[in-house]
Amino acid sequence: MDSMRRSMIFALALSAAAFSQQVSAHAHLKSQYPAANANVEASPQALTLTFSEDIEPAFSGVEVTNAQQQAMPLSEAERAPKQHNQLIVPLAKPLSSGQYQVNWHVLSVDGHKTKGTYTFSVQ
Ligand SMILES: [Cu+2]
Repeated sequence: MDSMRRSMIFALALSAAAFSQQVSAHAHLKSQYPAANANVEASPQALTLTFSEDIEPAFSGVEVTNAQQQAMPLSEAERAPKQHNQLIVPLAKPLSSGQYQVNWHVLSVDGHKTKGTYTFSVQ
């Protein structure tokens, strides 16, 4: 009885370890420019989002909305040529002062989708 219980706990621990490895393989947002919660002096020319894994640019994108929930005009998002875990999103027009929300979604090269949101503001 005791050894059966031990092997069950062992099996559970193994599957938990396998699961957490899978989760860590997804593309999580590691850093971004402008940084989350930053209050930058002037509008950036582009947003740069760096992920923990390489991403598929055709299935990845960003939406930027202002405080009135209006979408800001963006040029097409591109993957950085030499850094396949980085998405560059040029702003079609400079942002006026105010708070902005960034909603991102990416497909990582392992086929998993992730998404998230953060805010920053322009003085
Ligand atoms: Cu994954």
